[in-house]
Amino acid sequence: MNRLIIVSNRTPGKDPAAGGLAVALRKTLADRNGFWFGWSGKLTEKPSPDAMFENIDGLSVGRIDLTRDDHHAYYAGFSNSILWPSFHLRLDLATIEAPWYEGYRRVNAQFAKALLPHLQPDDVIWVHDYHLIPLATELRALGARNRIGFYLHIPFPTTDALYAIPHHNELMRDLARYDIVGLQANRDVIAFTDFADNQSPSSLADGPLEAVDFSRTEVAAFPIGSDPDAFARLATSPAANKMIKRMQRFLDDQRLLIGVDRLDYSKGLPQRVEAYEKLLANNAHLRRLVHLLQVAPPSRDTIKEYQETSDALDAMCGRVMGRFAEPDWAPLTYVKRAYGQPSLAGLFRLARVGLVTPLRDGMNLVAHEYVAAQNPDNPGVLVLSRFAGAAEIFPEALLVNPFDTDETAEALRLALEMGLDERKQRWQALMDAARHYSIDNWAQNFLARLNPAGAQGGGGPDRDFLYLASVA
Ligand code: ADQ
Repeated sequence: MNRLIIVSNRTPGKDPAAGGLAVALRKTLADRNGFWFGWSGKLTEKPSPDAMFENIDGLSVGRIDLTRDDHHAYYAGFSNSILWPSFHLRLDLATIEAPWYEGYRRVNAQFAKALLPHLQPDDVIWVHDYHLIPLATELRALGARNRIGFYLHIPFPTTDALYAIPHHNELMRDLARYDIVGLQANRDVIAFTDFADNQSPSSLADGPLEAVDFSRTEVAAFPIGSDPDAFARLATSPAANKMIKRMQRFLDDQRLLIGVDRLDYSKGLPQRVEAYEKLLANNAHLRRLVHLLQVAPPSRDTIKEYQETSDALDAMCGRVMGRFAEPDWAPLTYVKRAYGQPSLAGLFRLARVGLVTPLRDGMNLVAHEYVAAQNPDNPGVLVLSRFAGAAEIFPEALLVNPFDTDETAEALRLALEMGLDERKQRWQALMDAARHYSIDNWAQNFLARLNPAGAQGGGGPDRDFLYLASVA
């Protein structure tokens, strides 16, 4: 079997609480005898051209250091202040600074140069996420002829939003240098196809007036998932039970609603708390009977827009507390720190309602984890944004428009009042989908497509898994 090389901005470390994605990719790498390649997390004053390899718990990891300036332009700048907001259709939150693009390309070129000496001709390369869109171009410019696949962990933008990104046409040319581009959901393939099929002179402003040729690139949705059975076991583990007992003492008879997210403007957190406020305002009988727990540790907090989201959420939580709290009852708890997977699994299992209401999201793995953690004899209800990729595979959740806080408030009421039979029925369908779209199936199907000759069992991808394939 060909070796597999995984490339991503960050590489897995020694963290035992690593999420499902890192665990699944480690497992895939172990089967295929390759290595993981990425940034070391270290910032230096001068560029360091060579990668350092290390064995971490049996996994070979190659890393490069980046200079402080390059890293800023590449990561906080082009990746997270231009690509992230634009891909999530938040053009109002994008900051455009011309030099960032050069830094972004410089870092991608540095990745390629440091990676190339470690490649063998029949290695299969799997590049992850928006930080590394130009990597195939850079590798090919150095002579690499390997099969190279790209997987995007965030939504693909509509054509208009794409046009707002400086050098968008060059970035699309970069994507056309991959053998496969994997996207999160059907919706993303449609957006990609829309660009590919309707290239106009206005979209070609930054390059030669020639349409991008996608004829050698396959584009398909590969919905990412979790390891639902492992997560279900975690939810009944001693660590999860400890968290459940602790919360039960605190909650008494109140029903728990839970939200767990990185603190990011794409996750719709102030809107979610506003919907909860409306639930309490419209349903006085629920006061003292419900409690919202929102877990949201800060992320990317050097970026102004993230600080502003944090302030907006603080203000919204304060408003709901001020409006409804009593000396002996608080309507919500807002925790600004991360918890390990076992504690989260316990909290999910205890919660009658799981709130996953991003304004726009790739898949959203919290939705999968909430489903997996439920007690099959008394499951909770998932309230899910229609704008999360998960909505395509979880139609049995209560789907809401997160911008419409009245609708979300009503869905919360329905979720809290839903009878056991309906909850069980919906949950069973959700759990079946979580199993079908498991992280192991995702990795296997992407690799079967990227490297059909080396597919385990010689099978090629599961057609049922890919529900929309191939543009151009
Ligand atoms: P994220 O934006 O990070 O991922 P999500 O998929 O919801 O969002 O979560 C990823 C992981 O982080 C999950 O395993 C979750 O449990 C964990 N996590 C989230 N909030 C946490 C918290 N408060 N404390 C501890 N752990 C927390 C991006 C895209 C998604 C896409 C994934 C995978 O934004 O749309 O599904 O990548 O491709």
